[in-house]
Amino acid sequence: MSTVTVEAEPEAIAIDPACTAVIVIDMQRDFLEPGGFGETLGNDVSLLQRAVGPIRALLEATRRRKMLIIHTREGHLPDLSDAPKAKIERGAPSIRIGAPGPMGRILIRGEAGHDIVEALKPLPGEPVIDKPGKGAFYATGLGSLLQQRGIENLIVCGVTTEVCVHTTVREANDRGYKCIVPGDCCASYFPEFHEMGLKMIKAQGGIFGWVSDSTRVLVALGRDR
Ligand code: TIU
Repeated sequence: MSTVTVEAEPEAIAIDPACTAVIVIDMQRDFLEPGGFGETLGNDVSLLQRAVGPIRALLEATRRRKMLIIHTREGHLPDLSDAPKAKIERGAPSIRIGAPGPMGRILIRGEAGHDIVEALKPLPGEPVIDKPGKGAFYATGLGSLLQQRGIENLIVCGVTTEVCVHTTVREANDRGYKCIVPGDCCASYFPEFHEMGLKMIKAQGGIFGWVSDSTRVLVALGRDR
């Protein structure tokens, strides 16, 4: 085992990269580009673009390290059988989940808007988890995949900080995973929620995990002990 130390708050954390996976949450056109689900909810999607560059740098470093990289996508089956009525009925009928949008049906698997943005496309062999909920563990095979691969720590990034990233970190923390969240690799339509979301993770001695940033993670991965 070869551990590296990642500087973070509330304190530095030692991890073995071989037992650590990167989870990139929902970097989908539906959330990041005009005309998708995010915009239909009334959001300024340009705010999410700022996470793309730092995530790309994180992926390059962790791919070099041959670390496990997992991508997630939020979305539903074309017949909406996996979408709770209460989720579908949010928002005006013309812009709900399943309604036609400029990038295909909104938040539906297989549609253009459901795809991951070009700059962060998964490489062949990198698992892509399709999830119907906000958390990446609910109704997916993520838990068994992590168990099979002997993963103990997660580097969780993506969008949005306080919704799908937070839900996933909370789910992971309850399952015994140590979560590191590089703040600049996450983004929200609400900068104040992003800031508070990160604060909530690291408060009370790291109640949900550790908060760091791409620079400190990259420094750690380049420096074996
Ligand atoms: N609306 C919002 O902030 N987020 C979502 O609906 N999904 C994710 O965070 N991926």
